[in-house]
Amino acid sequence: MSYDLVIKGGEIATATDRFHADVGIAGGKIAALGLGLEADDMIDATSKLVLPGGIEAHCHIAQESATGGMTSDDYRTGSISAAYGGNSSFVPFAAQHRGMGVIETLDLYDSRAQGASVIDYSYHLIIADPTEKALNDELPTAFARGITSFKVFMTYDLMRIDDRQFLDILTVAKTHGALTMVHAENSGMISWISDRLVSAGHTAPRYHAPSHPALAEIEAINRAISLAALVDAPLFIVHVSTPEGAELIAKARLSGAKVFGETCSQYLFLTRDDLDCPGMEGAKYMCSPPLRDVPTQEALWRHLQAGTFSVFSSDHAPYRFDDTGKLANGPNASFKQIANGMPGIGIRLPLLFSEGVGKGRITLQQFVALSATNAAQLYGMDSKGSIAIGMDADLAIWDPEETRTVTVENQHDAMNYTPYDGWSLTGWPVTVLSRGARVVDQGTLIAKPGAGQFVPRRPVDMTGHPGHVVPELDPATNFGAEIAP
Ligand code: DUC
Ligand code: ZN
Ligand code: ZN
Repeated sequence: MSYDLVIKGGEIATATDRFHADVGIAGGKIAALGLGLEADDMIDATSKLVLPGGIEAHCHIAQESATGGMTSDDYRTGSISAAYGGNSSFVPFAAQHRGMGVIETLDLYDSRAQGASVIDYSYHLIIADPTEKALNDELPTAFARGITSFKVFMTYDLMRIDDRQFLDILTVAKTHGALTMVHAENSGMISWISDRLVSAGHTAPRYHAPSHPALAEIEAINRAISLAALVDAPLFIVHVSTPEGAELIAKARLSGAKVFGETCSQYLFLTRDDLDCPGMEGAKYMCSPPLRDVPTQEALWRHLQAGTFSVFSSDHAPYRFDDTGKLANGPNASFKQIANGMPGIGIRLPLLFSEGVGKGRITLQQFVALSATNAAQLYGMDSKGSIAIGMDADLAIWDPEETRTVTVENQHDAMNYTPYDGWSLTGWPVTVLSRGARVVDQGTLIAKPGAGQFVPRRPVDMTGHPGHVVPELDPATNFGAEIAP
């Protein structure tokens, strides 16, 4: 058999195994794993790791917030930063705002991504306006286009849906095999504390942390899990930042519920002390849910180790530290007027590798599962996320010994800061392939914008998550009423 490319002499890792083999690539697919493979085009991977390319499953790219602010990264710069950080595909959000149609939203994001991305992509659809038309006509159409995950917000005045709308979306998603994702924070708690803080003159960025109490997340995760349980629907809780929230997810999973969770870099590596900077500097560290404390970091690591979280993401939400982003409402804006989010798409995997694998907190196989395999399986990207014959040749070759200092420049995004500036990390991706083609090679960008393709995703697979029909919705125990499918 002849190959277009052979990766020679590396140590391969998947979510289950580590072994030494060459990888033969033909037609963009992994065609062989073996010893002594040859081709005209070869990459020497001696003393390197050959891993599935990362899948960044939570990032905000070319996305307007409900108040109009635009992320600094578009599909070109966001995908380039992702690739330098070891990713070969990503799933940003396509955000419907009130008054917009769902299909109009998807068409808009198609126009932003096509011809721009250097890696493969899909979108999670954000639903802020669940009209009858959206629920009955447009969500099924989105689903048929291969968009099989829908995100909702329980907070933010211009985005949030109420419990009844949440139940409608969960039910439609379940009917079509889609996964509902949720930003779970209690809106009333946040606005009540925020207004009191601002009235008392506590407007600096540091007050963002007390304005989003841990209880707001805990209450909302509990409610979201209860709403999903009522209709026996799958649910994915994004950016979990509290141990208690993680415990609710673990308990629900143990009961057989179709509940999944994610945590993000900033909750493992930063704390609310980072927000406590002079002037507006703390705005660089504002995200929602907010940064917590060191005991929380330790508890979240334990949940990663124990398997509570299926996915580890960056929640890259890039707003520059200037008047296009964090300072858009002026240098004296209150924390309520500052865009939420921080960059991290290029540093998610080096952080998890260096501080997770390198420091013995997780195995290399867990790293692969959390960075690629679980996202591929949960979000229905069947040909990605592992190294096996027939899969897309989406690969990242890592030097596990290389130590680099993090700088804004080596993030390759459109940002003017990184929260991790000056950090020294060991273990970096050196070459990333997408469907067998070099995207980044030894620090040089090879792929052209537009090389990345849209990935239609399959329905969510709930095998192994039996769920439970509550008696009130079961015709056998509710006097024969058919309330929900
Ligand atoms: N939620 C996100 O998922 N990202 C940025 C800010 C937010 O509220
Ligand atoms: Zn969110
Ligand atoms: Zn996000």
